[in-house]
Amino acid sequence: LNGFNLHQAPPPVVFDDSVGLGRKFEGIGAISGGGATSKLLVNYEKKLRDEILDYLFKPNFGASLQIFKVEIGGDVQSTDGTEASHMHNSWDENYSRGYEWWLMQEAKKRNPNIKLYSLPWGFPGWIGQGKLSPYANVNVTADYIVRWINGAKKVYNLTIDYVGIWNERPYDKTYIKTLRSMLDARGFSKTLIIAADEAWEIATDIEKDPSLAATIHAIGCHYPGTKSSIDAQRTGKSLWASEDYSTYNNEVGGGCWARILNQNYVNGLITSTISWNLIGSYYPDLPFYSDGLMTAVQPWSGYYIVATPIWMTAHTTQFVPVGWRYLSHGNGVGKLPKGGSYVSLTNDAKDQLTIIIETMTHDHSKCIRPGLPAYDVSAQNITITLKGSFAPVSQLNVWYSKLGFNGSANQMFQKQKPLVLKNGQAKLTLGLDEIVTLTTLTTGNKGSHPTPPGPKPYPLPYSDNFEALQVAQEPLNLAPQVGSFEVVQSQNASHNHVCRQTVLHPPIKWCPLTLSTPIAVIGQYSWDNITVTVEFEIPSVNGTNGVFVAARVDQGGCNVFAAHGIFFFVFAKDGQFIVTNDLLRTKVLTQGYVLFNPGWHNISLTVSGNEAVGVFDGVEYFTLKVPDHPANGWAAIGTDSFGLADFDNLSIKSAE
Ligand code: 147
Repeated sequence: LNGFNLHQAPPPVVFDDSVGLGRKFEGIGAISGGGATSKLLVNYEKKLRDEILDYLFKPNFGASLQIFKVEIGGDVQSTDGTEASHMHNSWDENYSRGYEWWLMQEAKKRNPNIKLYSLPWGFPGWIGQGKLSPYANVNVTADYIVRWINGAKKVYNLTIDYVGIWNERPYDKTYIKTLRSMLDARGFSKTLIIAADEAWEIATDIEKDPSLAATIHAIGCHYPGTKSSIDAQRTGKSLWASEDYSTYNNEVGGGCWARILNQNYVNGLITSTISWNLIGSYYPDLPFYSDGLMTAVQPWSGYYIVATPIWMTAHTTQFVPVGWRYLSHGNGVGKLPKGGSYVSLTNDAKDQLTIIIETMTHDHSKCIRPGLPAYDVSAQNITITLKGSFAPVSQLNVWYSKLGFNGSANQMFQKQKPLVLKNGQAKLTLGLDEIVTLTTLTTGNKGSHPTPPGPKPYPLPYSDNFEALQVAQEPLNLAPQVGSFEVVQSQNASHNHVCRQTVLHPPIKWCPLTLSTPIAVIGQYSWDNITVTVEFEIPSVNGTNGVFVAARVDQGGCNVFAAHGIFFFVFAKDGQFIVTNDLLRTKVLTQGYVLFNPGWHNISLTVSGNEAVGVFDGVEYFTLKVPDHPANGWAAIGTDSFGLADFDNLSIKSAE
């Protein structure tokens, strides 16, 4: 009799600014790096590369990213490869290495308002001043980081908006304060510090130490599972999921991303979410294959995939500029009566409103981490009620996606007919695994380019003389896993551009275990019968001890130390050669001596069926029976230890 019964329609979902607003939205972003995640993108032909970059960065086209986070290369393995440091050594400084400079420029070209955020995963060894820590001398490390930020400005006119500390590794309060004062002293007072790219726990230090608090713009937590701590909320700092997602980018990955983009704010007051990673452009069979907003791993064919997370991102980014404010919880932000979530945001004038609703089901929206507690969501009819500044709104534009499962097709980012409101009210029918944007904005566009070419196997025979590349660039398709490889000008005119392993000392690592055998992998993991040939010279100053070529290499990433395959090493000192079944040289298959003269050499390994043949400077030194395992893998080149080696005329042929 009081008007309440169980069968009554659920209460309307209210959007009302008159009760006050929530936090300021700071943008959705993605990471290139951590590490070498954009490696294969560089070698796409320009037309296709530009198309891919449009899907990622172009406003009102695809993901329309608002933050672009890049690794500050540290010559260390940082998940799918190494990225080059701008200072391999204390006496060295170079702002032409790698691909992050280029990518940042491409992002800015498309969206001058995109925010740039930079973060080191590791550091070259010299930073540690004899210790393997970036905090041995905090001035050295701060100087190294500010030089990178200054290089971005001076060489490329790129303004770095945000900088972090040390990815998922300990922070140091004195270092953070030193970094802040050095940034200020060198003209970068607007570059804000995000700390510390791991957990919310830094909140305790922020609360205890006002001078630390003053240096930090936002607390950056990784994989927060849509939650933040009370301590972190109490600091008043912005709360960021400064790395999140890392999920294979199929429909479940899309579901994960859509759910966390909403619920990071609903559950955690998190105002910026950043995807690891931007684009899966690292070889299949490296760790976390295709955990990007989209995938592009075949520069030789031009094939790429615009995956569902691109369109999930668009539901927010195309309708919510950085700087808009969330409405408050219960008045525009919350959970729907039968599961799913909604957020809404408005501009300063409060004459625009964007609402994003998601109904991702549990099993269709699991992320790689953390575990997702059970919950229910069912199809539902909801009533939307606009109040306060939004009461007069008479229609909302509608953008709709539904992730397809069990054979049903994805419906991605479709403009539907507007939702008409009467007296500020409208009904909406929601199914499962849907995302709906309701907005007063009339913009929004599902950008498209022609269907890219289809996939193809890695082309064989393959060769690279490194002549097409500028000095300091990283060789195409060769994916460094330990050490840093770049094009240098040879003293020897007939070699001209060569590919040099440049790292001299063990870096301050990011991976759990120490990696000390520089190696770059290339090609296709399914390769079994293959000939790998390369020319090399070991410089007399700072040279490494030995060089290898390899086939059937079965591991990369942080586990590359455990790689198996067939490795043919030759050492300069006495001409010893060793053929092993593993990179660590614990499983020796044969050994002996080659005639090792000064100058350039040619080393070649053929693996075919159960047989391996090694040729050095035109002389065959071994034919041997190889173990069954591994049966296939990448080709590789590398050095036995840190120290310089120059490579040229890499060639790979089928040995079928
Ligand atoms: C993150 C790294 O920061 C990224 O570079 C990339 O490796 C990514 C892959 O998922 O993971 O590192 C994490 C590694 C382990 C956990 C969290 C983050 N973990 O086990 O909780």
